[in-house]
Amino acid sequence: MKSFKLPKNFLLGTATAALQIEGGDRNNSWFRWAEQGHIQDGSHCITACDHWNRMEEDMALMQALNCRTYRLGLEWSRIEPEAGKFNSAAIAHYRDEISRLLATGIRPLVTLHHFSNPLWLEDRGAWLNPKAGDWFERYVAYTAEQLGDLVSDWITINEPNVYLTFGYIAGIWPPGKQNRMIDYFKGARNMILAHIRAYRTLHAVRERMGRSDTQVGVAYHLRIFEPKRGRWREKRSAALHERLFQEIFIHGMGEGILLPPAGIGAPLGRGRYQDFFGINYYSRDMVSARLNPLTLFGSLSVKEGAAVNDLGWEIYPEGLFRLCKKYYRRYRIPIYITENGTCDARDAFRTRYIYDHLAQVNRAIETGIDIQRYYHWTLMDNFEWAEGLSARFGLIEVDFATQQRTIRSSGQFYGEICKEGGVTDEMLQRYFSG
Ligand code: IFM
Repeated sequence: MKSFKLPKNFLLGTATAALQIEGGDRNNSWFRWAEQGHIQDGSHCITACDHWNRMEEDMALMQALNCRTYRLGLEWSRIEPEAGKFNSAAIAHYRDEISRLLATGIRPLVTLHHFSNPLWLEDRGAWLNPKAGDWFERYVAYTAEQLGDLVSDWITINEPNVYLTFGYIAGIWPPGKQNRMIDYFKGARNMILAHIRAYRTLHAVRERMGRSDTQVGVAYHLRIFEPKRGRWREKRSAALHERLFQEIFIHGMGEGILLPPAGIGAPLGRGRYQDFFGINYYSRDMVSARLNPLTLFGSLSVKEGAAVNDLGWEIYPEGLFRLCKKYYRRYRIPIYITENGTCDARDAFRTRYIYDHLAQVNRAIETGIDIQRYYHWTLMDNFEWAEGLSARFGLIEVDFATQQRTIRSSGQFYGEICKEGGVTDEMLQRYFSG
């Protein structure tokens, strides 16, 4: 293990999502899903980290970790509780939160959609409804008007591929549909086009405000798909997974090009619809040749003997380097690591995980790849969707019974990295020897 220093302007911080931390909102698809008893450990999202009432305390913790940026989510169902009716109190709350962040020198990156839908949208077929793009644009325009003087950096949609896979193929997220490949592609098309419209709206609204520094992107969930034994049929299967799970979204949202089966042509025009390339990176999958077009992911497994986290996901740091290299070569725009982290309740391997992944980021930067930011997933333990409150991804441990927050040892380590802008020899000695 070697010490390293990231570039001076490199920004380090943490990422969260509104539904996973805020608590208190009953007007969204995940509240209803939890009420119906679908959360695997029997927990619920209704309180989560109670961040809605504890944002000052949580901001103080971000400061304690020396974060220079913070990726936060907005809850659409709070801002637009009924179709076309906006809630000024919710916007005032977010304005307050963002103003406080700015006052403490933490740069916000704001996510507009992160898995959770207002109930009025869910009841109209969510993202399968051909009007979803109009509704999203209306919400984005309103939010940009209200917050655009404070926020320059935006993520329109988080991990559309994961949202559609779990909601329409695996059936373990709302709306709980299984093996609906056609719906997966219908949703993909609608989300792609909605992103492009949101991209244009965010730029247009801020330009009207006289702001030219707007940065808009997508947080793509990207994985490495590796042929299990290197056979050609496995390679073909891996390429197909990559295309259906990743490439259709990247080409669509980034360039306006619809790839079959999500569509054809460029209905809104070819262009560049991202100012940075956002990567959420977690793991790799080994792909066998067995292809089941209905389930799509039936042929994936974890590499034999690989180190895994609490959820059984392989820990594969080099994958982050490989993805940065591939997409920087293709697009030549700044890369933000919009999420990277691991589930480790005992905090047994998170420190090493952070070191290994940041070392890969540093390696990529040294080879000329323009990576500008890294957001650790996540600030504190929170509501991990189908897995509930028991899956622990936080730099900070949360006792959900008392809402007590305690910085983990890995959190201290990350806080020192944020302060130093890298890892020193002394830190290596202290955290890894013995
Ligand atoms: O918690 C999620 C997050 O909402 C989206 N990306 C992956 C994380 C860990 O599963």
